[in-house]
Amino acid sequence: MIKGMIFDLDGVIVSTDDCHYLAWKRMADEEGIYFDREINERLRGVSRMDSLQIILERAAKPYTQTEKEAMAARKNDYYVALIQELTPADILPGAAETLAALRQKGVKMAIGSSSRNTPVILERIGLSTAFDAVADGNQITRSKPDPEVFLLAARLLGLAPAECLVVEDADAGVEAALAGGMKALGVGSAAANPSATYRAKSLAELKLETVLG
Ligand code: B16
Ligand code: MG
Repeated sequence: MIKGMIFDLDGVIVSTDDCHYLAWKRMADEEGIYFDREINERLRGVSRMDSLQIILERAAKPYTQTEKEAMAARKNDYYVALIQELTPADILPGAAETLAALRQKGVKMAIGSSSRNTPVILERIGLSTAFDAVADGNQITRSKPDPEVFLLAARLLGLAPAECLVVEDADAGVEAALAGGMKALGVGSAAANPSATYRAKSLAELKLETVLG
């Protein structure tokens, strides 16, 4: 019996992929590092510093830790400027309807996101008060596929992991949910993930009764 649903943010509730891509692309171009949308796919659900490590696989020279931190901060400045433009119209199809239906059924809802920008994104899209709990990149030390962020979300909801269903668009997130003892619904880029407990193209195509048990 599912008593709580934990939603990843980027790619599940709102599509910020393009903002991440444009910000990393600008930073990489400035540094002369090759970066494209295929590499960007590998950054889905991955923390900022781990994302930078993936980008630096194509770098021609090594960077010091201080330089890496400055590059990650520069990318974040570009990203934060881009997400200021987000509005409630950027909420992904089916997300608002799913949250409303869960509220009506008394199912608890949380965010479980790797992003340190979660509070500002939720504020921009008008969902700051829509969730019973928010666990994000500011509160964790280990990035997905480690289950830390989802275990924190479950604890904040007052639920056991087995009572929670995680919705994820990243394979690393599906892996994290399962590693934490939760069920996982793969959507978007994770809609074909064979490990996911359930799959749907998007929240708009989800039949809630099939996943709530
Ligand atoms: P930030 P999610 C993740 O969010 C993004 O998918 C990933 O691309 C990003 O690198 C990560 O957040 C960290 O974001 O730089 O804002 O802290 O999908 O876990 O909601
Ligand atoms: Mg995501």
